[in-house]
Formats: sequence, C-alpha cells, structure tokens
Amino acid sequence: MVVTVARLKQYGTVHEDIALQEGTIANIVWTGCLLRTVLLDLFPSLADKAGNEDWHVVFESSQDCGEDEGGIFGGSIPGGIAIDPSVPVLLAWQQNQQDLTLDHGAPLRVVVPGTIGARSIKWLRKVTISSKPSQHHAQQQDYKSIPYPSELPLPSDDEKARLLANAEPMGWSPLQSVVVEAKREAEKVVIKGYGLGEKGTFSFPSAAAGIPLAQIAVTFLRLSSGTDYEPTMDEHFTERAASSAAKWHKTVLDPAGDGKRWGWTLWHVELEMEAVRQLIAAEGQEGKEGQIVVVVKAIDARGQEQTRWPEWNLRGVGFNGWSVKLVEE
Ligand SMILES: Nc1nc2c(c(=O)[nH]1)N[C@H]1C(S)=C(S)[C@@H](COP(=O)(O)O)O[C@H]1N2
Ligand SMILES: [Mo]
Repeated sequence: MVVTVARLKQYGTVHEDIALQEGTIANIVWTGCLLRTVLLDLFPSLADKAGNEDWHVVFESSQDCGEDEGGIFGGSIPGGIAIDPSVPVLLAWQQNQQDLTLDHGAPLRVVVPGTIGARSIKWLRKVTISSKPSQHHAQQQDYKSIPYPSELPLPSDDEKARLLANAEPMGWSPLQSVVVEAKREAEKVVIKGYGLGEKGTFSFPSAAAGIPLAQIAVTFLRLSSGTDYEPTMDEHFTERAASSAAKWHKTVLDPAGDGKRWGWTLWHVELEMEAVRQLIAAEGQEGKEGQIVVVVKAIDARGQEQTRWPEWNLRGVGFNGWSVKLVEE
C-alpha cells in the first residue's frame, strides 16, 4: 500500500504552521482476505456489474471524530475496483506479519493499494454496497484538490463550499518522484529518493490504466551567487530545468521494486562533481559561484513524464510536481 504523506514539503509552503519535510514513506506487507472474494461469495451476481460505474463499496469505521471533525470516518471506492482481479483490495489484519496495532486499525482495516490513504479505512465496522459514493466527510469534504488561479483573491466561504462540493474526490496516486537526500561528499554528489508509477485516475477502466515507473532522472542548476535557496523557488527551478538545454542523468532504481506493483521504488545516483558541472554547463550557468540544487523527474513505461508543476490548489493537497533539493556542501 502506498502511504500518501509523502509530499509534505509543498504542503508546508501552504500551511506555514506545519513545518514538514519529505522523506516519510513505508512499504508494507499486508495480510488479510481479498474484499473481492468476500463480495463475490456473498453476492455472485456482482460479477456482472464489473464494468458498471453506478455502484460503490462504502466503508465505515467505528471511529467518531466528533461533529466538528466530520462525524463517523468513512469512505468508498467504485464497485468495479472493489471486484477488479488486478487490484488486491484487502480486508487486512496484519502488517509485516504482526497483528495490526490499534493505531493502524486493529482489529480490521481496508487497504486499497495505489490510492490515497484516506480510502483505507481503519477500525472497519461496516461495508455497504450502494448506488452512491460514501457521503462521509473524508469522501465529500476532504481529500479533494481544488485547482484555483493563485493570482486571484481567495474565494468567499460560500464559493469555496460550492467548489468543494463539485470537486472530484482524490483516488489513484499519480506518477511521482521525490528527492530526499542530496549531499556533497568530497568530489562526489550523492542523491537518494523514492518514486512511484501512475495508477491511472480513479475511474474506468481502472487498474489497466496504471503505468509502471521506468526511470528517474536528475539535473542540476546553480543559483546566482549571493542568493540563498528557499523552497518557494522550486517552481522556478523546475521551469528552468524544463526550458533550458538542461541535460538529465539517469539514476539507479532499486531492483527490490521490480514486479512489486503497489510500493515505492527507492533510487539513488552518485556523480563526480565534474559530471555535475557538465550538467550545469548544459544549463548555461557553469561559471558562476553559488549553491547547487538538484531537480528530479520520473518517466513512466509509456515515456510520459511526471507533471512538472501542478496547478496551485486551494487546499494544498496532492502535490505531484518535480522534486527539488539543495545539494548540501
Ligand atoms: N477510521 C479511520 N481510518 C483512516 C483514517 C482515519 O482518520 N480514521 N485516516 C486515513 C488516512 S488519510 C490514511 S493516510 C491512512 C493512514 O494509515 P496508517 O495510520 O496505518 O498509516 O488511514 C486512513 N484510514
Ligand atoms: Mo492520509
């Protein structure tokens, strides 16, 4: 299962009270039974509805978050995904061969691989087959991205509520790459991070739309001398990396990710400073003194690149742009 709290740096630039950094991921081995098996065992006729978009499987937890926090926590997935043989949606009771702890949803939780964590309902109490998606707060009022032109004044509360009601709930996770560590070690630069292939949009045809990660590439840019790196410059760096003659260098993907469809793939690259200087030279800033940043992008098996920089959104969620990090001297 893919844990979604992975692009916290950008979240932190919107929510300045939360000083978060990237780097928190986990690949977990889950044990449970397939939701698909349970559903088809109880209701064999559901097999005929595999391709229909008009039904949903709604999960409800025993957790009451309180009226101000949205009430009972729950969420749903389209029915076709719940019974899709290529998406192993689990009713899980173990994590890494250990019984679930209370924090992680004991005694029973849902695990929907490849999607935002919010659909993996913990402390599961009820599963309903419904003609409508879940009406729970997390499905209807939260975990939605509302693209909005950043130069416009913020909308009124009423307008914001309207936009929120009309926005699509987030579902599958997009093509991603993140740089976690970038260090200068003598005459070498060592870069490490993680990435993930796209799982398509949360609509039909479901799992078939998932495209595996093929490559993660890095390039380097130099800041003009006297300028100090700030995370708010990242969008500008990605633009520079995309529009200049920047040369990209391939990284090494950890083979442990091979064939494991639903987990993060770790990657790394070690470059001589001379090679870094050449990549910077391609960008046209080789002569100047100044800090160096690394820019990272993912490319999938179809040759499609990760989104360079997503549209600004009102809620600061779902950031999936190219990743940037200052190379520590
Ligand atoms: N009942 C319940 N289930 C929940 C949540 C919650 O707040 N309550 N949070 C969801 C979200 S947003 C995530 S990212 C995952 C986190 O799972 P973990 O605590 O095992 O990491 O649980 C999901 N299931
Ligand atoms: Mo989450």
